[in-house]
Amino acid sequence: MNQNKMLRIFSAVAVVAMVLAFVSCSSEDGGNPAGSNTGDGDQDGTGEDDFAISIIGFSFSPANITVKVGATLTWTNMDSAPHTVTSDDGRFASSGNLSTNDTYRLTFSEAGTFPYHCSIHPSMKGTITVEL
Ligand SMILES: [Cu+2]
Repeated sequence: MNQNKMLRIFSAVAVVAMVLAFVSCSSEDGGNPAGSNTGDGDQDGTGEDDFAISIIGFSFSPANITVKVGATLTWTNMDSAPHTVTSDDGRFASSGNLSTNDTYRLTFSEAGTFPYHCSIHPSMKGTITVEL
């Protein structure tokens, strides 16, 4: 009797743990709709207008990039520390805090020079140059 009760409790705990693991996995996927498209950041220059920028080692890589109007850039935070992608002059919306493996996608529809930084670590800087 007692052993049966223990078994039931143990299996209930196991089921809860499995459900929790599943939920946390799927919510991570759901929170990153762009993540499925970005792959491992090896799409630099492979598409005509899709570019990947890694945030790694407290820097943007590549820090400076030149793209055509209409290009989409995807930043991926590969650090364990949170980072942001924040326009120096507010010309594009800030990413807010990006946790590990979070991505931020932006399409640049105007030509110009767009300097940006990480609002948590102001020494992290990058520049997007958008050409016609
Ligand atoms: Cu940062």
